Amino acid sequence: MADQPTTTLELDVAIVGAGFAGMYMLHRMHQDQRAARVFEAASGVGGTWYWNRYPGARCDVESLEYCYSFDKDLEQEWSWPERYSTQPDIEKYANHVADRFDLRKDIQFNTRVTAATFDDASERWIVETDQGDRVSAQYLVMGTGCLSAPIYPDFAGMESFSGESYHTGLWPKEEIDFGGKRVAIIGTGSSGIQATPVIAETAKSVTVFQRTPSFSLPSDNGPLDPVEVADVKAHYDEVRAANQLLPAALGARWGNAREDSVLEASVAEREEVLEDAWTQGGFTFMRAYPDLALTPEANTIAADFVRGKIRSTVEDPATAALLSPEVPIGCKRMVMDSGYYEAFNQPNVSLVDIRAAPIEEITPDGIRTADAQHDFDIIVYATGFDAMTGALLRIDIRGRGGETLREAWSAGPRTYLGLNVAGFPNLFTITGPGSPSVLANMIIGIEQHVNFITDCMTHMSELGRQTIEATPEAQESWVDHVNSVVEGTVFVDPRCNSWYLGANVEGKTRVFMPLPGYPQYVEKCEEVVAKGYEGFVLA
Ligand code: N01
Repeated sequence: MADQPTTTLELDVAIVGAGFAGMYMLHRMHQDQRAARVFEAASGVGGTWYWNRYPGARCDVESLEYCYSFDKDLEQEWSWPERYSTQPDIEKYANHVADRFDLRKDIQFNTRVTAATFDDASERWIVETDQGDRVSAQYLVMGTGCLSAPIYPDFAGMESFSGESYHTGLWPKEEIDFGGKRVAIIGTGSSGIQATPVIAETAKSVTVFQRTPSFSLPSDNGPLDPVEVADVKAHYDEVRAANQLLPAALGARWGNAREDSVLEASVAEREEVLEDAWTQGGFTFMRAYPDLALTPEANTIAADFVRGKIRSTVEDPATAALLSPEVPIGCKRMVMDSGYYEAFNQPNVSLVDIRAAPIEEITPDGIRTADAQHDFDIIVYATGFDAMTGALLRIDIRGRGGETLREAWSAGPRTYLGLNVAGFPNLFTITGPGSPSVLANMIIGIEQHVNFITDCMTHMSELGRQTIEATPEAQESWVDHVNSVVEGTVFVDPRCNSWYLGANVEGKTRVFMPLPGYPQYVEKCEEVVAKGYEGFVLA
């Protein structure tokens, strides 16, 4: 014990992460005059939008909706240049928010939280960092993000590669020059698909290593129309309120095209409707008919339509066939791209099917698959994240009696409302597993969680209570609820190894982690509060 740093800082609230969750949490703490500090591993704000600065990184939620709603002046004064924002534009916005609300004074950058232990005697969290801090706080709020723990594959020989290697989720700040280089991209989720056409603009060659194809929808991105912007800004409250009623808390402006089943439409009629939705761009395609995401028959019609688009876009039929997923559309996270399929018509872009001939090792010169050696100057790992739980479990979190979060979640994450874990008093997880999180507009979900947590702290202060904690019963019934909501949906189709299920990480328990249905979730939270924080023990 003698070599442990002494506690140097006493806080009301320790916040981990200076992304959109941590920043808004800090702002609310400032408003409520609670002593709060954010610990952030990066040198700047933005969280996921700080780290994912790979070429082509762009949000798949529209800019006018992927922004905070809590401050009406901020909403009015900020201008987004494009319908879907690039990483640099979102990072710029995050920096603007940090300055405008004077957040930096309480953000400790370049500091990674390594451990957090609930001290049973003092009933406070002891937070430790890689900079030697030892902080005591009444509350610990995790704004660590859902897709922020990057994973590398474990190919033999990775260290031996003599060229440059990068992970999309840990992209360096300095410009990478792809000019005239032979580039490998491993992975065909959102990151690999977004990066491919942009890197191919300057690279000598881009070789995409695909194990599983994704469904990608065109974004129809472009400059925002000032008339549309003015209209949204004139009616922002109504736009936001209408979004709150939709399952993903976004896209109300585009409406639900129809209410009838795709199965009732004639072939010609449904082709026309799907074509319209496809041309509109983005995920609204899946709302063209209400049942596309619901029944297998309807889903197959949507999937066939997209496969047809891939065939008509990609000139080489063999490449088109390889790029066409066979699974239901939407069971894995769909991608939104700008020119991905088109890129395969360029002479410098090619596809390698590593399902047929897996990668055997990384060599000093490149990548050796079961049937060939491919030489490269740069390897881009677009291999994804240990989603939802990874960032939390990479910190040694210990609750009552020293129980680790890793132990508590050994059979998959268990939370109450995605906000708290039984046995971990005063720990809050913003957009944690068991909440809508990645299945809804993240920024709106973040605001709802932060508001819940802040109101809860106020309630605790008013009652003079020190700790709040979910009961094991409430947690179990919440876990059952989340499982029952997804039962029988495409999300849990056994053919789809999605990161929603943790199926992309070897050894991770296969459990569906987010919760579909934002409005029902909000209703439940409101009910919990109305019933005096039902399911929690306040002591
Ligand atoms: O990661 P992914 P991502 N050998 O997990 C492959 C959000 N996001 O970074 O499917 C070979 O989707 C893996 O193959 P397979 C968005 O929510 C949003 O692209 O496991 N291949 C897969 O193809 C997204 O869903 C935006 O067979 C290996 C790929 O790597 C989430 O982040 C932009 C492999 C990983 O795809 C994650 O996206 C970017 C191996 N050993 C990200 N290991 C937008 O807002 C993995 N792969 C638009």
